[in-house]
Amino acid sequence: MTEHPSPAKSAGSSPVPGFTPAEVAGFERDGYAIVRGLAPRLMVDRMIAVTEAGLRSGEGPVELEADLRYPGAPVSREQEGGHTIRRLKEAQGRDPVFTEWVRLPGVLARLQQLLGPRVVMPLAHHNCVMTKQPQFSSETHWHQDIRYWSFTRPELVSLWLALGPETPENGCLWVIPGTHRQQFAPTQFDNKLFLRDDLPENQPLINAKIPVPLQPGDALFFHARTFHAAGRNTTRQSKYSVVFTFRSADNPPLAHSRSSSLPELLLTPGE
Ligand SMILES: O=C(O)CCC(=O)C(=O)O
Repeated sequence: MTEHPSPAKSAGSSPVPGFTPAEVAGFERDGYAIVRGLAPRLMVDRMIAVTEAGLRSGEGPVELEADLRYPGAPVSREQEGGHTIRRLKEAQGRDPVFTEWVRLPGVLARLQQLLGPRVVMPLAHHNCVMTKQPQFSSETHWHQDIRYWSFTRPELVSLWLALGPETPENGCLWVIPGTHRQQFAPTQFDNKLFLRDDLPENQPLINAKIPVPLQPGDALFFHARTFHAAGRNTTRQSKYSVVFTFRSADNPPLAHSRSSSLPELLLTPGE
């Protein structure tokens, strides 16, 4: 990826908050970086309000646990919990707060450091609020997000924002550092392109997993090739997480693919 290790300068001379060079190097090495307090409390509260309104009304596109059928999900819409919403889709269009947040200098500057000066936000992937609800949540096995995406290069950065506390107990993300730089054999995956956890050859990889506990307003930047997974929510409180993905302007989606099926936002001015 294009590296821009120093935070950009704003119109005056005060530096825009961004990653330190060591943090950029950490992202390049590990395929992820955590930033504490990247969303102000007021924005987090607005996002929670939008999320809870979306869950109450059921309006807008949603993904149901029962439709995806990940392990632990209700097996059909007719079962108890069959209408549990796993994520509210098309989050960006649900309220201006989401675009306001990704345009904050501290967010945009960091994306530019990882992706280069011209940052585009595809709306066809992620662009959601994950709503991991107690009782009917499911497990997401080890995967790379890029597996179903089609871009010129497999180099996108996703941004995960915690709206509440995220812990192993309520199904926080886990990552396997450095996997964005490794190559894998097709035999290491199942037919849905999840890493097979029954294979001895995959055990060293899986044993290197690290949990990503977050507090409200904390964010995780992760590469689209970084393996990640998440458990069920075993607490009594729903867990809400906002997720978007970003690319550089010179890494367009392939024509006629799902990746080019929705418009995109150019977050930074052209040159
Ligand atoms: O919260 C989860 O279950 C993980 C979601 C995830 O990994 C994804 O949407 O790519």
